[in-house]
This record gives sequence, structure tokens and C-alpha cells, in this order.
Amino acid sequence: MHHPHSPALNPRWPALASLLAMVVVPIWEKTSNESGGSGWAVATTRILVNYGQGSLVVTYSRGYARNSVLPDGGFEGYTACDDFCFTASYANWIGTNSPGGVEDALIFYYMPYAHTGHGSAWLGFGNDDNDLPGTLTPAQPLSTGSGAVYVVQCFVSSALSGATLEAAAYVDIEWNGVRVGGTSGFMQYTFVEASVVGTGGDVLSFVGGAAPAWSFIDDCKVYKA
Ligand SMILES: [Ca+2]
Repeated sequence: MHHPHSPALNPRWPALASLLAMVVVPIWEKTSNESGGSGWAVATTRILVNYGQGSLVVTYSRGYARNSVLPDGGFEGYTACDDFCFTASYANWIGTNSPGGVEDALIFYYMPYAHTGHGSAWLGFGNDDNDLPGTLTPAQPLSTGSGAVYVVQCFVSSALSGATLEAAAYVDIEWNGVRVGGTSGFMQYTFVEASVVGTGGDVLSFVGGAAPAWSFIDDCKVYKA
């Protein structure tokens, strides 16, 4: 790996010299990853799944991670409680009901439902009174480039009510309202992906749930291919 700078010799950061000496590739600011370039970037807290704690954030934020254009795809930004709570929407995601539906798409703070962390999203009415699907959509269109190829990735779980009742479960991945991939049937958290082409400001949606065939999604990302 190329080392364009030696951080231990950087006079601006004398106090961090010992910390930075622990990292393999500490500094390589790459500025073209948002709208072009390779899609790879130096990891920062905004693209970390685990935010770490205290001074460890700096250590963990060094090195490389692929740069998802989907903000908070792990639903960790929903922090209205510290044990169990849910909402139809918050700053980063919006849940939409089917016409006539109730609570068809929810975001949960509840560690047992999550693939990682404490947040995940639920598709399908929790009270089992209707089998209407819900839709989860990022609060803002994605910062995508027109003509660029992206891959949508997510983990889906359709296991809560057991194999028999979950047989009817499904999650569709939609890109500007068109189904581009998805999965169906009973499953523990399973990796799902779909390839899409950006048009600029694209709208991603996850649609599914047919109570009691509920589905959860977590750790969703959208990478430039
Ligand atoms: Ca999560």
C-alpha cells in the first residue's frame, strides 16, 4: 500500500503521533468519491457501522471502507430510546403504509431485531390485522451519479413468526419505483443485492411485509460498482 505521507512527521499533529503510528494507512484524503472516482474513501464516522466510543473513534476511523451513498442504512440513527421503541419515520428514513394500512413499515430500536447494532426496520403490520405491505424509503433521494452503476445491498430476515407463516414473506428492492431485486420466503438474516443504474437523485425503496409474514431489513448499502 502506498504511503503518500508520514503522519508521525507531520508537525500539525505531534500529540497524535503515537496514536497514528498504530495505523497502517493513516492518511490519504480522497475527495472525488462522492460524485465520481472509485467509490472508495477513507472511513469516517458517517460511514462506520460501529461508531466506537471515546477516543477509539479516531483509531477505528482510519483505514478504508467502501463509501455507501445511502445514509444510515443500518438504522442506527434512530435513538429515541435505549431499549425498545419504534417509529414510522425519523430523520433518515420514512415508512409509508399501503392505502388503508396501519404501521406497515416501522423503524425499531431493539437489539434482538437488528442484524447489527440496535436499529432495524420492520415491514408488515405488527398487529397482524392486515397483510398489507409497507414501504421504507430514505428521507432524501440518493446522491447518485447519472449513468453510473450501483449495487444495492441489504440483509433481510423473515423468520419472526416461523417457517410456515413466513413462507409468504417477501421484500422487493425498488429503484425509482421499479422492482430491481429482492427475496422471498422464510429466512434468517440473509444478504441480498441488486444492480442498478443511477439517474441522479434516485429513490430507493424496500417494499414488503404481509403479516404475519413479517420481514426485517438492516445494514443496507448502496455502492458505486
Ligand atoms: Ca442496525
